[in-house]
Amino acid sequence: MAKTTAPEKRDRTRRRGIWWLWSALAGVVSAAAFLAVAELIALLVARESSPILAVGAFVIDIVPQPLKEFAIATFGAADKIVLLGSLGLAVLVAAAIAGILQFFARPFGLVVIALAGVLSTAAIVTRTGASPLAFLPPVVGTLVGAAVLVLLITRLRRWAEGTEPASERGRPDAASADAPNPRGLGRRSFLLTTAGVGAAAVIVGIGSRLLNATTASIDAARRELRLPEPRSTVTIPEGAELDVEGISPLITPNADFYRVDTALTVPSVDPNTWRLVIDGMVDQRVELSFDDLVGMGLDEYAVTLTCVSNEVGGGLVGNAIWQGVPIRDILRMAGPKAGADMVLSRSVDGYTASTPLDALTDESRDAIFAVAMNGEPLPLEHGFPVRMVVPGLYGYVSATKWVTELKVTTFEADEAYWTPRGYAAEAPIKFSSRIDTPRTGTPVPAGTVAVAGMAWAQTVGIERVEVRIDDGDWQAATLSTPINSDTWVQWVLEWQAEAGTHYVEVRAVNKNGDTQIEERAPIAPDGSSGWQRVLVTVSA
Ligand SMILES: Nc1nc2c(c(=O)[nH]1)N[C@H]1C(S)=C(S)[C@@H](COP(=O)(O)O)O[C@H]1N2
Ligand SMILES: [Mo]
Repeated sequence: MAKTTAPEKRDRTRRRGIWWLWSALAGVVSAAAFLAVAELIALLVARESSPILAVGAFVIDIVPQPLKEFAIATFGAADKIVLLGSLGLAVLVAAAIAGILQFFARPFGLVVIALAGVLSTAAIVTRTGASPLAFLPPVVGTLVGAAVLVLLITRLRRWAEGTEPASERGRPDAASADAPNPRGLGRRSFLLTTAGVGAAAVIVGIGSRLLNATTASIDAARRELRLPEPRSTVTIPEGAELDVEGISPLITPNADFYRVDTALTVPSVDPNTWRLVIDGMVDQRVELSFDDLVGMGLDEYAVTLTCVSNEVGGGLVGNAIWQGVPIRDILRMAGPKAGADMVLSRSVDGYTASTPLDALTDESRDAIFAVAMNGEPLPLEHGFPVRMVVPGLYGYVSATKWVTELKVTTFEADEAYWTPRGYAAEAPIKFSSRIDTPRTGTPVPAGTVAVAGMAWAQTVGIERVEVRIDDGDWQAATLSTPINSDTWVQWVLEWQAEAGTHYVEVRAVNKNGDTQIEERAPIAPDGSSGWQRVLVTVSA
């Protein structure tokens, strides 16, 4: 064998040095994928769960007071930046080490990633106010980071195996002879994948973080917002809420209120820059700021909201006490022109709803621009800072969240978001009733069983709720005292249940004397109908 010459040796060492660099790069790109995916998931499900920020907050918490004071004294207001910068540097170094370890000492790179995953998950879930899904961003991030590391290092190895001299690979030259040009292919595939994943991680990560940060600042604006006291408040009458286990609460807590949005992420609208424009077929264009709106005086309204997608017996219905300003007062300022019959409301996210003009101008219907929900400014998810609430119309044709424009127009001329997508342009709520308890699949003991639930007929009111067991006679249930005709009522019927399986069925009668529609209809195009019937098992 020929002696290795000095330049050859240098060349080989340099190449070996390059593997260190490439594997470090693979580690850094894996960490970027980890963080980017975590930021994206955080944006979608648990906004407070950014691993970098949670670890940063954790470090701030554990740093001893003297060191904190030193940091503030030395860096002043930039102390947070310095902290995040150092953290970023630490992540960079750890990521490089993970890559190098995975290349030269498999699987220790994965161990480093797993460790980072465990640490950041711990930092996130132990923070006060962490949501139940807070673990998801770091966990999914870890899995993706680990997968990317394995992928990149595998490709790097292939490249390395193609270039290393056969004598160093310790196998006969014949083995690599049947691999077609592995060197070039291995390098190409490693470089392309690394560049692709790296670029995607940078775009997704930075994009999600920016969106997340905007939401956080709007969250702060919402917390600081002080609304004027409402001039009038809703009084909950005596007997409005029945004491029955398993029945829905009369007022749905904000955190449990159903949510329907077409937007992928919750829009961030700053009340300080928010404007409401009334235009279209009006005598005069009107533009209001948030202060203008709340300055008109707030009143309280209890209204039950219902989604057109609510199946018979479903949960897409909720009741809240809203504070707001009548839409008719603002439409009056603009002066709708003769011939207009529709108002197209528009949200910052581009969503639109078509509401009959007369439903908004009707003196007897409390259509409002709502700014508060159950005693606090609207939650971001429910339309902060301003949304519409119109009693008696399904949400998709009336309850525009993050609303910024009302265009007075005609059904002839304009179309709302859902109209070309299989839903009716006009959609009053079909009054309905729901059984909350007992439930299919949860057996009840024989004896007296409270059959109970909710019924709603917004703008009209519920006259009667009837229950029948096993196709027997309809029996009138006891109703709670209604808050008003725009809210649901609770109902209960004591049933002497005998062991076995039984059908329990419910229907409502509204104050016009109409009985709830028996015929089953799907949610499209204008809402479900039918009587809910549940199969109940009664144990002996
Ligand atoms: N901007 C916007 N507003 C919207 C929607 C939407 O997707 N985007 N969904 C509507 C529908 S279909 C319903 S049922 C109600 C739901 O309001 P909630 O999410 O506060 O319960 O909002 C309405 N307003
Ligand atoms: Mo809806």
